[in-house]
Amino acid sequence: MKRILITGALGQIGSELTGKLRSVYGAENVLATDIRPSEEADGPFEILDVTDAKRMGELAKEFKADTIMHMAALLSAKAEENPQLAWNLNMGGLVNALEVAREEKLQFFTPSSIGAFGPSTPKQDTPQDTLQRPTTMYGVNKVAGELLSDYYFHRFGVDTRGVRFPGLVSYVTPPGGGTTDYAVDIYYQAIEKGMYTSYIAEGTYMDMMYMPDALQAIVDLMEADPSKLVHRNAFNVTAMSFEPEEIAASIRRHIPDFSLSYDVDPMRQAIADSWPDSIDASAAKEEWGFRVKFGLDEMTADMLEKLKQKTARA
Ligand code: VAH
Repeated sequence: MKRILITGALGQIGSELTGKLRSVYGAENVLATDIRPSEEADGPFEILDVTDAKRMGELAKEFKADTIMHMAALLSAKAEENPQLAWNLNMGGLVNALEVAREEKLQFFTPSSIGAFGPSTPKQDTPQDTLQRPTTMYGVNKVAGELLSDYYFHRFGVDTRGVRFPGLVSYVTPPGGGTTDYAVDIYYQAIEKGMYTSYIAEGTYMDMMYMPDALQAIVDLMEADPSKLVHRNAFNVTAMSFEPEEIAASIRRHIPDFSLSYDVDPMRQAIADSWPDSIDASAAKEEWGFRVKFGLDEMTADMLEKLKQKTARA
């Protein structure tokens, strides 16, 4: 992996993945693309609508890419608001990216999600290989994407790899369109108002991970020895599982008067209830050495410090 094209480079993961990959492989070796223009100027950037297969192929050829990281997608809550758009964008974009990887012989990464599991999946210590009957359009997209990516590996020899990300927490891009985004917004509100009203109910456990660990997991998986990979699309990865009261308690270690209240959003609560409480990441640990650095309290300390710095600069 040395010359990388990223789609959705301005999204929640893409915006930080671009910076991570440029720090590892050199800015000139990472072509960031997105449907909207970028304000940044720290490396090559092109406008790309991932439903435009021809343009995606042209960019991969012109850039002499050897890897494509397909990050462009609608997240779970947005996908439930507009399922037909989600299918066209999430699946149309994925098929185009897989075809470009096949035609140009590129290594391929795209993220799946704990959203690829459904109500009939075992909720505790969800296994790597288990029942996947999601009840959301996002989940249908993710399961179909996992199967399609495995198909392109077995049928065409494309080196496809992926992880099932839990909720990702970061201070770079504001929360938007996901179900787990309450775990991002709570930190922003803690700094701004000292309080937060959660749209996810008390006692709702979901897997989570701090963004620096997520970015390192992508690099580690893509650099892993392929002969050691028993699985490919996609590996369970997680750092922690918590419910709203536990993240609030972690915040109160820094902001003692922080208060948490609830105004549950039925749609996003139904999505969260259909997902596991905690997943098992042993396959990722065994096959490519997955590990994390941040637990809940380490993440809280870093998030609050970085958001205070960000607010001071604003
Ligand atoms: C979402 N942040 O909430 C994403 C993620 C596991 C959740 O896929 O849709």
